[in-house]
Amino acid sequence: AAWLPTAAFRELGSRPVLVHGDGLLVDTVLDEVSRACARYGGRLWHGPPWPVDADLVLALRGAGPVPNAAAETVRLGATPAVNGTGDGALGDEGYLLTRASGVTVVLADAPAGLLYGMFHVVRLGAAAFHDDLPARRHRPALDRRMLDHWDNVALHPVSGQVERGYAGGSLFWRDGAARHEPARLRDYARLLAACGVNAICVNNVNVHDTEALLLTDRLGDVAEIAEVFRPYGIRVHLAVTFAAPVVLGGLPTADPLDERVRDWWAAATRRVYQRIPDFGGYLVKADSEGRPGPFAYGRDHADGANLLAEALAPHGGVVRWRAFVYDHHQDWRDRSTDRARAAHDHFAPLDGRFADNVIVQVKFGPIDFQPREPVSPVLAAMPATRLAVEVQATQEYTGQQRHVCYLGPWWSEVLRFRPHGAAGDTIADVAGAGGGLVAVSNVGDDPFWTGHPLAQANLYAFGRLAWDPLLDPGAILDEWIDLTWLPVTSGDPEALRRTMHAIMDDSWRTYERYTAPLGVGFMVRPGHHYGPDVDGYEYTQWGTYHFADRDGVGVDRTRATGTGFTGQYPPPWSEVYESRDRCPDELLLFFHHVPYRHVLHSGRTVIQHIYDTHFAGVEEVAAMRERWRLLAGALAPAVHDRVAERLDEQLRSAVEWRDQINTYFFRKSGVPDAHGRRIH
Ligand code: GCW
Repeated sequence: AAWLPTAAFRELGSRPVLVHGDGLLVDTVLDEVSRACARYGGRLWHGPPWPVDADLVLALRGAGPVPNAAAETVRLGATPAVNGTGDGALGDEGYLLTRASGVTVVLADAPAGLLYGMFHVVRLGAAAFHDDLPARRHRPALDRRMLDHWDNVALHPVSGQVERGYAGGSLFWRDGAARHEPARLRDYARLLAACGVNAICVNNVNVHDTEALLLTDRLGDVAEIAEVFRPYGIRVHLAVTFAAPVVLGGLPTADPLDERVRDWWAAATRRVYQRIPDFGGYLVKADSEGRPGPFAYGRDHADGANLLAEALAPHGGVVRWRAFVYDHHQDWRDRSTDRARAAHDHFAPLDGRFADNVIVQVKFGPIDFQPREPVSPVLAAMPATRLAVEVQATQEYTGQQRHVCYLGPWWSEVLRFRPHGAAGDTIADVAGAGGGLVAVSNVGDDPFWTGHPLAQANLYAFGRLAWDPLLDPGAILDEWIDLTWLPVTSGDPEALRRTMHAIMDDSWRTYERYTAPLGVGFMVRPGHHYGPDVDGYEYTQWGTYHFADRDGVGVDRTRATGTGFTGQYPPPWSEVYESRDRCPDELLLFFHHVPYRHVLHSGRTVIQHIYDTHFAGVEEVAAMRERWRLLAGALAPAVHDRVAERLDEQLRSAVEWRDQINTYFFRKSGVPDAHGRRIH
């Protein structure tokens, strides 16, 4: 049920409701409303005989006069009243929500808008029927709001059924075949539509042998999934291998400039659209971590992306080409190579060369979904390219859905960042002008969808931020709590809300405190990435180092004495990050190698900051666990126990992190804790 428990439909389902208009997604609205009305005693009208009065009217403006006086008044008067001088356009997904003469009215120009408007009414509950409901036009800030599943069809020996999945198996695939479980997929599609997601990719970006066949022999499975998601306004995408013409087509080459290769992609893509007319497009990880790509043929990423773009263009599809490209065979002795630089080095020079239907999909940070990184400079460097911003809902580096880590505040910070300074665009603007926002999904076949029940909030927040990046993450949490938990609690709703906030609001910063001080990342166990291992990656090929020695810690990425990465930023950030004094504390060790006794803006030394935050992080987790205990009895035992058991593990793990990190840095630096606490 997650954020759509049956009871969330009580207000809507207990009233007379009129739906006006037709279309596949209007049928979805009809289905939702009629099921709610059947349960809660309301009544649904669609077509004559019309009711004399309805409490709720959901109407397409193009469907003609609304057979309800109040709603018709709104329809005719909507544009000036709501938009001032605007043109009143609602677009493909927008809607107008207002209240007139005791009737709540949702108007849309396209069926998807009606669906989103209906979910908005559900979200508001009783407030949707109060006379003080403000009249407002709602349109998504980002047209593309996508979830990427890293799901394998066949169980993979290293990455399993779901790569970096912490919520059980895949909803789509199991042991080499499609699951064919449309009922659960439909539940999933509803949840996604209710938070605003409108695109998914159904397989891992690391495309292995079985998965390559989704493009051809197994296309029927993809078409079946698309059938389920279509009524919820969600378009299906496929991750494909760049080597497809060779591995599937039997050609001797996948060279993007070879005529046979172009023909092969054109034909394969035509067949895809014959089966799935609204197919979204391809997602490609090329020349990245060993995946095939254009480099083998002496071509670049623009050549590669444009090849697929050409095949997709006649059908209205896009190719999403990932910018996660770096040298994964780096020599740790080589101090001149800097993984943080890689995406910008590869992609920025190609700006302007990508076809219109190419979206370059960029991880939000320059390294890899760490708990703290600066925003990727690529997002400021390609004004002539459509860019999508990729975040990770699956908690690979943020506690693997065993730790509570509400990522809304982190994503919000990224989306509000202005890479060109105060007068320039935000990252949300960049995404809005281009390829939108993408999250790697955190969902699986777990009964709570996300393993950790509180991790559902990340999925919800992702959808809501993609719709409106300026939403306050705390307010999003309120929505999520109200929808998900209030209808199912037997305790005091206010206390429940307070407790959830107390546990979750700051949980990302808590996680950062015990794992990743001042922008140092990757002190995790190699391979699975769970738990501390300070030097686990220090002498590896992966380019993720902290360079701690007896004097200090951090990576010198300055132009003056380091790798020059700071020079990839436009001013003012190129200057701010370059300067040890101006660099924000939380990123200091990402950009600078400093002595342990370097004094931060906070007034503390680096070493004391490390000790303090690690002690504090553990205390905060202990407090979370206590708070959750108090909710026993207010929630169903199954869900209460699941969270309780994970909080036990989070506390155990946080203690391990604290002790390993503190001990490590004490041994390196020899500087004792100013407060004399126990360091092993
Ligand atoms: O963070 C790394 C993960 C890989 C992943 C890769 C990527 C799908 O550890 O599992 O591969 O990023 O984003 O491509």
